[in-house]
This record gives sequence, C-alpha cells and structure tokens, in this order.
Amino acid sequence: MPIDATLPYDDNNIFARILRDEIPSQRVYEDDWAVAFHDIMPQATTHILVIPRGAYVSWDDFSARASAQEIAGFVRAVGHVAREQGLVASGYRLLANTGRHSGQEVPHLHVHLFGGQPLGPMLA
Ligand code: IU
Repeated sequence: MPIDATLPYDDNNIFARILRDEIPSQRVYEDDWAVAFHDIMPQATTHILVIPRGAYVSWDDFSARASAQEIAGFVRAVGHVAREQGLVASGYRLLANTGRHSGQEVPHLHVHLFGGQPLGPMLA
C-alpha cells in the first residue's frame, strides 16, 4: 500500500533496517551519505536503489530538511553508482516516487537507478 509522505519517519521501516544491517541486501556501494543495493524485484537489467543514510521519509522530506552537505553527498553518490555500473555511455533513468499517487511503498527516501537496456516510457 502506498505511503503517506507527510507521516513522521518510522525507524523500523525496511530500508532503515537494511541500513543498520539487520536485514541483508546486495550492496553495491556505500559511503558517509548513501548506501546502494540491488532492488529485490528488478524491473530492468540494472535496477539499484540508492538511499541516504539520514532518516528521510521521501524526496519531499529530504529536499526540505537535509543539509547542503547531505544533499551534495547523496547526489554525488547516485552519480558515482551510475558511473561505477558503466551506465553513462548507454544512459540511465532515476526515479524517486513520493507519496500516495506515485505508489511509494517504503517510507525511506530511495532513488531508483534503472539501466542496462533501452527503457520504456515508465518504470517502477
Ligand atoms: P517504491 O518507489 O517505494 O515503489 O519502490 C520500492 C522498491 O523497493 C521496489 O522496487 C521493491 O522491489 C524494493 N524493495 C527492495 O528492494 N527490498 C525490500 O525488502 C522491499 C522492497 I519491502
């Protein structure tokens, strides 16, 4: 069920637990600002989720409350993962579902990184 992006952060959401290593994930990258791991239900040849280490419900929450350093660190991490995955020459797509109408399911900001194949008009 899609989440209400205006709700307070839930410390026990699944991505918070992945960040704390309470639940395993296939990590491909991590630094001070972000963690990236393979989506468990990939919708493209490459489908990675990049999440900030900070506790943010959604893109809305992150863009409103995160520090400039956190925002820069996170944006750089997303770009780094795309380059590391070799996606730049062929191209890729970023997507951050936010709240009910978007279908956001997990209440911790995640940016989907899709690539590795020609992408249709919409994914996720
Ligand atoms: P959404 O933007 O909130 O709809 O995307 C959530 C994504 O998280 C979705 O693609 C799921 O397959 C993915 N996911 C995951 O990778 N690991 C999990 O334990 C769960 C969801 I729950």
